[in-house]
Amino acid sequence: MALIESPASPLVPRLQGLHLFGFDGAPCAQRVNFALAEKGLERARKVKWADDHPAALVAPPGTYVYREVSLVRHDNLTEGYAAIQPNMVVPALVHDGRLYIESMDIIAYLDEAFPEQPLRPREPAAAALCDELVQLGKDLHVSVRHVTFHWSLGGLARTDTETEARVARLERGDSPEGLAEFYRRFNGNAIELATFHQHLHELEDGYAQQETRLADGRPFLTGPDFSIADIIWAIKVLRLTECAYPFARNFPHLAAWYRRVAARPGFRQGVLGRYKFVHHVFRVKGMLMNLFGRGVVNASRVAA
Ligand SMILES: N[C@@H](CCC(=O)N[C@@H](CS)C(=O)NCC(=O)O)C(=O)O
Repeated sequence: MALIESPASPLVPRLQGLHLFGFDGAPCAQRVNFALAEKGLERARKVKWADDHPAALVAPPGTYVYREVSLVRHDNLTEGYAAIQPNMVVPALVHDGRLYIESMDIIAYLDEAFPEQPLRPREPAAAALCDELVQLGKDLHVSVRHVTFHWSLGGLARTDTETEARVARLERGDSPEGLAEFYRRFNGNAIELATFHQHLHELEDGYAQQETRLADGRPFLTGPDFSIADIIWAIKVLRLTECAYPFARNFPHLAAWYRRVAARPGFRQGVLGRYKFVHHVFRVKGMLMNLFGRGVVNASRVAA
């Protein structure tokens, strides 16, 4: 459980109830938004991440305060936010003054703290498969970052030189995210095209694995019950859908499963409802890139 003892930020111990530091367009935060909605926990209010007005410090029971950390404005790459999330990424969760990081650890924590509507299968074989799929999903996160930065966000994701230098200064040597190195190379166009392709192909291997699994007609990835594995993989499909990846053509069972998951109230309220417009804008951008021969479709190695 990624509990951070003695966080550097003085804000953390002042927060009562549930507070999620996130960004609606960020896959790792979307996973937690989805889990919170599945648990029936509602977003009571949305504030700027550092808001310390008395009314923003307390989340009533059954709700959470959403503390927006804009990745577009690079709020995450600031000294103040690094004092909350030492790796400078979203999400981070504070529950009654205790700080948790790492999206999947946060979801596991929520599953224990709010045990109604459990998100991990009870049956041992399904639970083992769930853990395996979550681990694969975590391992592939770096691929999602590369694919979306290259084929979707593009120039929007670049930082200015001052921010780049600040990240290099603030990042701890043991950060698993490696943001300083990533931004240095991304900003400087130093990541080779072959690397982006490699990441896309690794994701496609992951999707292909789920396609085979779902071909037996099971409703969810681990069997009859919705689980954390569906959460992490649905967000992975959502992200590539924004790049106009042709799921229906390449992975029809996965596409049908995704439609099922995306129809859940938890997904509609917790994930898509919040940023439908932006989602569609990126999809259109992805379609145009495909049309002009520069999109993910053109780099896919799944035969048409
Ligand atoms: N292992 C972390 C990864 C978090 C992560 O990579 N978050 C991304 C958004 S999905 C982020 O905040 N990126 C900041 C940036 O790229 O500047 C987790 O699962 O919580």
